[in-house]
Amino acid sequence: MAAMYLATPPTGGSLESLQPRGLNSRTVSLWRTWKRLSRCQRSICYMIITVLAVIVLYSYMMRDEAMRIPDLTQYDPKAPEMPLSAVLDDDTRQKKALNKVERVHNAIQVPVDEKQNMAQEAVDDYHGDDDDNEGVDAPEENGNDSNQAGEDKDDDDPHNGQQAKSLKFEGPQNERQKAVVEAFQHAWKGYRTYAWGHDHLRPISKSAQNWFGLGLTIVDSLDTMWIMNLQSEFREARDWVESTLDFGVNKDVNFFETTIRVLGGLLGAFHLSGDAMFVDKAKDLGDRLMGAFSSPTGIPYSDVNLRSSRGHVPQWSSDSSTSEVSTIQLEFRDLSRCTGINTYEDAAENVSKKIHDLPKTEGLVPIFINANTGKFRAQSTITLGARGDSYYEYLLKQWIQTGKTQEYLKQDYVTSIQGMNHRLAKRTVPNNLLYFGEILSGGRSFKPKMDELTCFLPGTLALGVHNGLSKDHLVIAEELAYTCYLTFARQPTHLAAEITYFNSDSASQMDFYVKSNDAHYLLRPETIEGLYYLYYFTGNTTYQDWGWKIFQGIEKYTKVRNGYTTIGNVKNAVDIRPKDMMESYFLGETLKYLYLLFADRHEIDLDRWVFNTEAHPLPIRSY
Ligand code: DMJ
Repeated sequence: MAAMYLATPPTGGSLESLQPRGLNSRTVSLWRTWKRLSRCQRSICYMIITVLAVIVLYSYMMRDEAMRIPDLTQYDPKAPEMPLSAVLDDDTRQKKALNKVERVHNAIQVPVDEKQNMAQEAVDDYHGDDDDNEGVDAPEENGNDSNQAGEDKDDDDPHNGQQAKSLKFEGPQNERQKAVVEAFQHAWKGYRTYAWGHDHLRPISKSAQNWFGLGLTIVDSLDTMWIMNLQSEFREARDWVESTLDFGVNKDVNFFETTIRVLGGLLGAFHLSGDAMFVDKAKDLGDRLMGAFSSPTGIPYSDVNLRSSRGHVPQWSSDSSTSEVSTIQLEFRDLSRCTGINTYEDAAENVSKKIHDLPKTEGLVPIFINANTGKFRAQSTITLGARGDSYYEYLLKQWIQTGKTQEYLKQDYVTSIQGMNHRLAKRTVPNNLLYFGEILSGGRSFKPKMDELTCFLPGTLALGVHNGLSKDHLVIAEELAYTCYLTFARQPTHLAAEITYFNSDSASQMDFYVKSNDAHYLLRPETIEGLYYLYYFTGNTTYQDWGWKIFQGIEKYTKVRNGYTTIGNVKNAVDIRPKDMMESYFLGETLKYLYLLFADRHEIDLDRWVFNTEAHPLPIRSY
């Protein structure tokens, strides 16, 4: 009404007499109309303008709130239930928000100010009281926050006589968790029916695949079943380990894979169930694996024969992978703690110390190392993906596992994050997405490529922030997690390719693309793992929703009658090319992290436990 009125052409009067200097004729017309209004009419106009201004201001504030990136000065690592402000629930808002994020990203290029680091008391023995735990996120006494209050002996358990202490889990608490447990049971049923005792299920051909012949799926699944409270499944698997799993076989196995899946799986099962049989098995395996360290430098060979305990280089190379030799320390240290025999920890820690002494590129490591010379292979690639990834993960996690007592691990980790930001972090065109590429040929060229494996990094960064490292790392974590999520969400299958290339060409409208040879999804967990840590530490339920969408993709495109299968093509929903393979880490990691992500409360207290790279929980102890 006001607009109509004001638009009415002014009549009569001298234009010159009313016209303030410098105004055009339209403005003058409005001005003359305004002067002719009664006091009452003007008051109504003032009211309307005020109401409109309030509405505009309010909607602007709401929009800004939705797009706001985390205000890290407000971040309190001791308040994991406090929701962070990064409620970014759709692509459009996130894209806009990313422009703001760039400002923060520039800030992370500067060296981390160690003065910002928050010292935190080392956590006590994982089964101890909370008496000495001031300063960490102690679980609430009523047990709402984590399961630590459920730690108990189970009188109904037939294996009770062998148990020291066990952790109790209640089973699924909501519909999403129930759906994940159903997925696990579906996968388990197929494996149990067609591949029992073998490494992997081939769900389409209803057959089995053997890699090492160690029943990988059983051992990798033990602690997942314990956490999901699948008691009868756990008991059957546990009895198979006791009665049938035999490590005295004339078999060459990959040292790293056997350590993280089997040794880690046995130790995780022991810590949750308290069943000492698992330690006996772990010790038998650990003794056999020790032969891998028998190189002139102590850097482990990539392969080891289980019967002879003889380590050797792989057939395809004279070198070991850097991530492999540096991702066995959590397990060997824990084995020493469980057995009281220091030899395991000493051998593994020696590797970390040797790598610490080697020259690096701003804390970043080449992906190959020679066990005989102890040197990195010159000119080899630097990547946060395959063969590089968990070197960085275990720097942080070892520091945490040892109660933050080994300073060099933290220093190497912090330096490497700075190096990543400086040398590997890039942004896409057109939407400014953060990703971490690769350095080739000793630093002479950059490749805008990122493996899905690299998506472990958001979880590791968030864990580091919770343990007192720079809060800037959380900004990187949240941004990279979003990019990782988009590599799933932007595919028609809602599943990510193994490898994604990122765009810097302003002529292209695609932030990233996938080559046909890289379009497979191997049921991998890394992105979900990152969402779990971010949800755990920020309380932002958007991460749960993202995980749920990925789970829908898994259900729709990888589920088959007798299990779940890796697929060859995420780029075409009607041509997914199933590969007839269900990896053990799908049950050990992917479904476990989904289950933990959807939990109403923290099932595992991350101030007391550290997950190995295969998602097997090991206790934190300050020695
Ligand atoms: C797992 O075996 C481990 O997470 C490892 O560190 C990397 N690859 C797989 C899962 O993708």
